[in-house]
Amino acid sequence: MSEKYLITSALPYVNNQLHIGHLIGCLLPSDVYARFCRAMGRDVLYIGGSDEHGTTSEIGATRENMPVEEYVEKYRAKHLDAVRDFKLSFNLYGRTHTAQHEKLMHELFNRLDSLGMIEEKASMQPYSVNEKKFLADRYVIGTCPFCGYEKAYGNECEKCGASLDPSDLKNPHSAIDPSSPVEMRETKHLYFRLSKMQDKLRAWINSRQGWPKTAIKIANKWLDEGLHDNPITRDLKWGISVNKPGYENKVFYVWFDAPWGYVSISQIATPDWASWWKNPDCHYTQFMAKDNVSFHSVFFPAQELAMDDNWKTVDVLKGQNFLNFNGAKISKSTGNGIFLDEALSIAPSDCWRYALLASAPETDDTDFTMTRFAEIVNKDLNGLLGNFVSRVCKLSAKNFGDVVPNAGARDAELDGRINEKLAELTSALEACEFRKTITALRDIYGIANEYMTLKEPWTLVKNGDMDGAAAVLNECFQMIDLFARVSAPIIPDAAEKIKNIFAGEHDLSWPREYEHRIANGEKFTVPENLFNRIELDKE
Ligand code: B3M
Ligand code: ZN
Repeated sequence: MSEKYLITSALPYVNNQLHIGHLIGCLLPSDVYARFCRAMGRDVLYIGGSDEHGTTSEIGATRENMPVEEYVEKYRAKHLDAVRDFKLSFNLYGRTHTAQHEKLMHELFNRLDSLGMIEEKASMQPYSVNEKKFLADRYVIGTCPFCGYEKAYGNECEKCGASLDPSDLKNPHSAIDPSSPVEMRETKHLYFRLSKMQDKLRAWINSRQGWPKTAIKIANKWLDEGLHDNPITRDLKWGISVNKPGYENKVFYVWFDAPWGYVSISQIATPDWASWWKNPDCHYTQFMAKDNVSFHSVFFPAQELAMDDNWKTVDVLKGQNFLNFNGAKISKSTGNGIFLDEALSIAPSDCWRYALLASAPETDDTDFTMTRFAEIVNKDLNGLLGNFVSRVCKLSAKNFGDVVPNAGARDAELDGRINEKLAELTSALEACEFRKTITALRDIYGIANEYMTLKEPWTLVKNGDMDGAAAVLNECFQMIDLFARVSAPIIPDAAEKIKNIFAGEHDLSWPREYEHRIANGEKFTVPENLFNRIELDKE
């Protein structure tokens, strides 16, 4: 039986178009790793989807003046287009607003409750008198007691920076209905007793390996400060209903239900879901941006461990730093960044995949620019990869017709150099280190280019050494076949085109070493240009 690999990508909120930051933050790294694992022959369950709950959806729907269901549907459709267009190979790109998800959350809540891990606590919360409902802190506006600013929020004053409690505000009123006064009233909420998990969680974190430094730091900071019990219910309408009497007007907190979306989406994806989720030998890798790390390294595993039901916890958590664009944060409201619908009108998805992975914010926040994008695509994809493939095919077709010319003896030195880089590439992918991955891949393309430059098959032809030229070109075709295999996780469209150059059936399995798989005399076709140069308008 092949090894089980569970791979999840954070579930983006459906309140905006996705941008290149989402792509490099979690969607793309997870896809590359999933493709690599499949090529290694592993049994992969790769899950992603939409996080449909939370205040972001509610606020967005109000802003666009439509029912929240419709609003969520609208943005989910855009996300699904991006998943398709950027060739993200999820087993299922699901969602959290499903009957299956609600059923699961109700079962899990009951389980935690029966174990004494849930506590009911009364507290004073801001209540909007006219709207007749409790408000999240952020929805309360009033006068800051420190600086007198009249538009301070219930959680902070943006003028003087004070962090506030809604009860601190003078003249508090609702942000949604400014005519409605707000008063503090008592209400009950359910808390997850996270504090009880301190020791178990510490031991669990200490047993993890292969996490980036930033992720480990975030998890340890939480543990060092001591874990506090956490409210898991909210005074909202939109979300997963709370299956406890007295909570009819509340829903579960979005971060309580969202990570379990990985499970409910798996359950919808395959009846065999438990062979990943309840299997201690399964290998589980999560991908996310760093602002999601605390929820995945503390909050979610604490619940899993608390249940004692053999839930698979994450083995390797990959938390990326942020990608900026032109020196500033990517944001829809400022219009800074490249959004995924417009990206494809600039260049095909393979170019974005490659260039973003080459710029992955793995150790620090990283700046991305169009100049950088064009440079990477032009040098590596158009230059080292595309031109090589095209020159080999054309030179060969001209002198030997549409069949692969005959091989000579194997070149031990070349084999050695390629195998060394192949080993580097394989371990970089295994460790989900994507900058190193691209460096090793580029080096493999580079070795092939150097080989051809050194051997000058065109000169051999000119000098009448046809056997010599055939041997060199044959070697080049073997390297082209290798390119297809090692590039496939990164640039799947180009890999498919390269594979289709050859008439024979060749799979894109991951090579353990540099093999010669292309037979003497195998038919091939000269492909269209694999990549076009990117020319930026100079202003
Ligand atoms: N929806 C946050 C985000 O979109 C959140 C991730 C959930 S992962 C379970 O960045
Ligand atoms: Zn203030």
